[in-house]
Amino acid sequence: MMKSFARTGLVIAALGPSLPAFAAPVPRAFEPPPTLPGQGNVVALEAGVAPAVGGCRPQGSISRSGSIVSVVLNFVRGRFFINNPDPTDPQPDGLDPVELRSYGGCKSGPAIFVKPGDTLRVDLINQLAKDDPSCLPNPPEGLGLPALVGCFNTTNLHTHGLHVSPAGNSDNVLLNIAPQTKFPYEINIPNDHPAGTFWYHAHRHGSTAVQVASGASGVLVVKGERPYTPPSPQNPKPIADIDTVLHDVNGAPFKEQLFLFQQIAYACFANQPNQPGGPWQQIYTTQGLYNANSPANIANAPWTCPLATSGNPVSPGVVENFGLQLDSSSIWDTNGRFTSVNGIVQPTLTVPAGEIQRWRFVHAGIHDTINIQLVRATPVGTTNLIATSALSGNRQQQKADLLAACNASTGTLIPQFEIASDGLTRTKLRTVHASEVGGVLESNYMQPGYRSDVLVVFPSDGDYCLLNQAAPKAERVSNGNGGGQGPTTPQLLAYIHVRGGQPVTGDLQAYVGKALYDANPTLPDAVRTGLRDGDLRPWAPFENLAPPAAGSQQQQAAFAINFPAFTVNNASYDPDVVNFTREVNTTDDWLLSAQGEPHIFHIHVNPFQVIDVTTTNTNGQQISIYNPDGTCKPDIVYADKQQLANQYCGMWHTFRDTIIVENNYQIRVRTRYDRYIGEYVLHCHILDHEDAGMMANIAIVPDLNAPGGGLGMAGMRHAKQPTATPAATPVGHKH
Ligand SMILES: [Cu+2]
Repeated sequence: MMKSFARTGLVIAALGPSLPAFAAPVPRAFEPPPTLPGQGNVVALEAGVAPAVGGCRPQGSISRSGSIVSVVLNFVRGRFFINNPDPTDPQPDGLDPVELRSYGGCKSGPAIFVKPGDTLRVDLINQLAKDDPSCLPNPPEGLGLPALVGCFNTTNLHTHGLHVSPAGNSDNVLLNIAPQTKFPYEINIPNDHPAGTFWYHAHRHGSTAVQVASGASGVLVVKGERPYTPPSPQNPKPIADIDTVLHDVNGAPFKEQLFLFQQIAYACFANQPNQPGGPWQQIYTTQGLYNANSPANIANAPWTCPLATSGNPVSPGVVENFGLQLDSSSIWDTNGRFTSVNGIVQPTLTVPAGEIQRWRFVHAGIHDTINIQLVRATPVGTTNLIATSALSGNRQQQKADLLAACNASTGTLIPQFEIASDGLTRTKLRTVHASEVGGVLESNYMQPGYRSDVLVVFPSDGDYCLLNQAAPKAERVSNGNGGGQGPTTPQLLAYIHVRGGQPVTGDLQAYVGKALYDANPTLPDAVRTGLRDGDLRPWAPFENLAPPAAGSQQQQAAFAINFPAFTVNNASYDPDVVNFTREVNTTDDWLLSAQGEPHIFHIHVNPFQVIDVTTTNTNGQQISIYNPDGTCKPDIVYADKQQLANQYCGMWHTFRDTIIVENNYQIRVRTRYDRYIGEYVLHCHILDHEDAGMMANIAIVPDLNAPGGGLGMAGMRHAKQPTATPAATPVGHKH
């Protein structure tokens, strides 16, 4: 603690003697996301997940009747506190009061658990105020609203990653749910849907970034109960869920922890009564008030929430100004806010040694890459900041302590055993560890929208950091040059205290493999041995997609910013234009690219398979980063110069729904428009980019060669029989 007090002393001297002495941050216990008050056997699905203790009790409800899960989800302005570990934070106990658009009034949305074959009914009740200045025909200029951005109190609901209908009352993001109205969603999760980790969030174009940056997101878990069955001629690829093998020798499921990572960009505003142009234009920073005309030293200063004094009103922490709070690729580096875990900044999770746990990571933030490493802490001098959960200071001030205490090396890195990416069980376990190859350290890169399910086990008593490791600028979505998180500043996500349990000596992967082997004696020998060795194919929902039909056209999504235009294929989002029309139950290859800075490709409804990732060699040619067996070429592994493995390593032929598109790379993915017709979207998952125009509409139709794509009754008219030019109604535009 000495370091912290020394720094605090400096701060007091700088600010003057009239301020109270600042204390080290109060340790905060890890809490799982809240769950809705429920009835019936819904709760049984949450087995293995620890209940929220002392956490937020959300408004709303959940109940089950047969296969129908009924949820009441209230979208409300929630008032609560977010802890701030910066000891200069003026609020009592470092708790910043906030008032945010939220699900149920809690910092993170309630976790929802369903099964394949369920019908998920969600009554979304939008309780936000009708009075919404951002929705006026001429909104106040000071709100910094680009075209189509605004109506922050209008919303809708997206089930990210679910393979469900995008139409009607289902996963339809082309709906506007106005304030003070409610809407009945009915989402039919097919019987053959994969089990896995998904999430839900607000997705109404123009208010997506503001709402998700306020915390309007939650974990959506599809739990699987289908045991392994051998293939047969009638059923060559039986569905089985990885969940059914993740238990101990007594059949008790591995303990699960949900990690909803959010990047809540709250700021406290100085709203003077009758301020010209309305409220939400002046943000308190440590260097003065930040507005649209501020010089760089104020625009780049950390935000703060002072105590109100006479004549100096202070709002609770809010997300209301798109221009000041979100519309910048470096604002997260400088604003002083922390990535939170289930709404808590730098919580402490205590686990026993030797206990295998399943951790479900969900990146629900919008602005910063989360580059996950687990690192064993070492005491620094006479202090042990990790043992006492007492890292203090803003992110930049924590940097030196964190680098000293949690220095990643081949000796301190704890492996993550990834079983699923973006919710979908992998064909092969991926070990994120300290590679034997030249001391390269691997990390679990998560970009906004990603999920990663990992098995973890800690070898012995001690203290560990769940770290958002620094990452090279080229591989991050936040491109600031330091000062906050930045490319060279790691951030602590959570303290892990390992206490009690049974120490593990020897190789952790062998330990996990043996535990799975011992716990599943009824599996056929070859399957059981494969499981031990990381072969997950029996539980993977997909292995390989057949290539597109001969002669089919490769599709393309090229992201670029030509400020102020945010574009896909040189066009900003136009709600009245269908950019792609494709046919149901066909397969396409897509080529993804990005100019200027990285962007993040996400497409709704169907996952895609990563076929190849290429980069430019010194002769200007595109070459694959992969060897024929899917491993990364050695010169690519070292490419980033920060001794971290390239983030596309480990993605070869995996299925995902979200992928970063770095500059100087081309990514070829393959997707099948399986089962569902309707209109939906692809977009950049840096959600302020999406709101600013980096989104496109795609329509899946029954038959590309039929009049109107086979939609509507156009083909029934005798006068409009197909001729040489078959489309009676142009399918490229809405009508
Ligand atoms: Cu983008």
